[in-house]
Amino acid sequence: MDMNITDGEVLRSVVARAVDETPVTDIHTHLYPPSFGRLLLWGIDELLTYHYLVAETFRSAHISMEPFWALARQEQADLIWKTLFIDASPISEACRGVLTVLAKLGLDVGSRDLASYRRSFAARSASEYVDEVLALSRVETVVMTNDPFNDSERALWLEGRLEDGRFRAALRLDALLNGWESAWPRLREWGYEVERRLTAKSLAGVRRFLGEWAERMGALYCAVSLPPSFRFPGSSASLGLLAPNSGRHPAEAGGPGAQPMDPEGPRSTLLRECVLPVCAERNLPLALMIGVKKRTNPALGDAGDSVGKGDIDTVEQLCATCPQNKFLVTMLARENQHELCVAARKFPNLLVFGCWWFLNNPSLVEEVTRMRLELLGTSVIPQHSDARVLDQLIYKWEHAKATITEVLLDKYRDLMATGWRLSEEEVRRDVGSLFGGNFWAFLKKKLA
Ligand code: FIX
Ligand code: ZN
Repeated sequence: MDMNITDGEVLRSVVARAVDETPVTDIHTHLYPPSFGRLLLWGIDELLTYHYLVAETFRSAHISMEPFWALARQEQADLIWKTLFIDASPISEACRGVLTVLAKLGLDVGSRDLASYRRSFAARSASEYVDEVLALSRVETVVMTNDPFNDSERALWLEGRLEDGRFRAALRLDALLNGWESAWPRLREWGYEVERRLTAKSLAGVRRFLGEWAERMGALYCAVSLPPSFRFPGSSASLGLLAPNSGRHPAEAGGPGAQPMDPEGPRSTLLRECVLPVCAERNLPLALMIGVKKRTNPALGDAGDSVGKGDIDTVEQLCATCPQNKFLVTMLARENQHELCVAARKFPNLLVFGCWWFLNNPSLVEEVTRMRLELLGTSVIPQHSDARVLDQLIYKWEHAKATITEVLLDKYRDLMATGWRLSEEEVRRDVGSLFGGNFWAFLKKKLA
């Protein structure tokens, strides 16, 4: 065991070094390897037209949404740069992030010379830039968001184009679970024997689809984003058992005029009869990302989603009634964070992750991380990047690590104040758990 840390300054350097150097598994991103071609976004114009910055731009730009979307990407970037960086100080988290990327790449941020930044990016190739960004951000594994219902992405998977082991898949199920009406005809077209009614045959077809795509992708987990209204009926009659005194599987109900099986419609039945059993059979976690209100302002596109408080009872009910399943859970509303930590104390099959989206700001990352370490110790995944543009790995991890370092320092100082003796090896062990160890252990975890 190496020497015990006795001095505050030594502690700071040990923690800062451990946080900086520990390789990261980024468990949720929207990135792709270079072999996926244009699906991988990178460079200054993609950074500037990130939907976070689009939303912020419309708060003060003298242009309405339709003409903005008609602009070329570079023209959009020019407008965003002028509006958010030149005509005002770029103090928002998303603005500061762009400048952190430029600074870490060694560019002259003080020059504010967008043309020179563009020249610097133009000199790079996607694959060498992936190497550069992963090295700078210390991210060793990028978990993607992979949607078989995305036509261009599906074609790449069918061609077997994932050639970079640093990129791993997560099977994303929003189109299936939140859009059954448009999903089932496509499943049928792809050769799965499904129909609109959730008959036993349809459900078997969906299970085959899930198994085949989880296999094809080598998916580490399945994921779905869910609205604040998400509920999961807990009655035994609807938990995949036969419908009461009908002798028929609830899924076979639903003839004309019949009562809907679930107040939620297809999603609960698809979850209960397809997703949860397939995940349990394959020992795959299901990531529940709860609290997003899609397209609150549709004209903003991806920038138009909003937030609402989710229902923690539903999370607890899922963990309690599906002990054979593992749940990765992140909730979008600040108001859900404390109760989610408490729920995680009750259920070992629940692993909390990330300061998602509107929570990924230093003030909230600090508040939420403190809460989590105080309630859950090191048994959490404190952050994921949610990067949509490759370069964002640099700033999202730089900013998150700065906050996580300060919180960890405080917690270790509190420990040492009791007389507890701490070693650098233990600090590195803890940071390794937080930055990937807990995730990989959860994947391997076998439930009863
Ligand atoms: O559902 C999700 O994966 C969200 O993270 C995205 O839809 C969202 O647009 C985003 O990128 C937030 O950071
Ligand atoms: Zn995301």
